[in-house]
Amino acid sequence: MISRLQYITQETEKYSHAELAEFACKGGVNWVQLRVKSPLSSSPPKGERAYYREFEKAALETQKICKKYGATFIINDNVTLAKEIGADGVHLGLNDMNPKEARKILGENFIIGGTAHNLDEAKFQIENKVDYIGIGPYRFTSTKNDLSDILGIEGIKNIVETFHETSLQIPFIAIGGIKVDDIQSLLELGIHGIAVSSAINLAENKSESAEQFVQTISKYHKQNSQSI
Ligand code: 3NM
Repeated sequence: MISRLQYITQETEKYSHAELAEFACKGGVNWVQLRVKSPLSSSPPKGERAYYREFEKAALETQKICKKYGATFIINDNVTLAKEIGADGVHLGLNDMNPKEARKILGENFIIGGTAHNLDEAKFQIENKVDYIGIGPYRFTSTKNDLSDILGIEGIKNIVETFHETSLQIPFIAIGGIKVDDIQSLLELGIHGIAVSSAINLAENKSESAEQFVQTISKYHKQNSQSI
């Protein structure tokens, strides 16, 4: 089951990926993506092998937290590591390994997610049989470098509606600068869910922020199913 709230870790000065994941899980998050984007505490810079070991350490610590809270554990980008430690899945950007190749390595039981910034990329991800698509950026965010063009509500709506009219169905997860106040208008587009990093990681009270996301999404779906 693809969660409607995908929480993503990030590098912060004060907390490790695992500590951040624990704050989020305490707030009710049940899906954690480990996103390691720069060598962790690597000063002076280390070799590739040492970097892999640091990534692995962060992954094992975060996986332990996910097991403790029963959360799905996804690793960004690193297919080898996901297989080695038995994560639940990987999230692949467009410059990462091709999802079909990742599927060959990981097998059918792993979740494979992919990123798309426009219609063509979304089609590419569907053809390559990903299990969900992260679609963004919804809004400007400094969490990701080299951000693609901002989609906003209209951009996401156009992409999602195009697929609603075809037989190509896939869970879309909106991403990029999403705050609690954006949830209603995004879910009204008929997307499956949202992905969030800094609104939780940089909040003063991270568990409380996570809980607000969880509650708001769950409230939306309760109200929606009652009105059917
Ligand atoms: N991918 P935040 S935006 C990881 O547009 C990521 O593909 C994006 O973090 C994309 O919630 C993004 O802090 C950052 O904006 C998400």
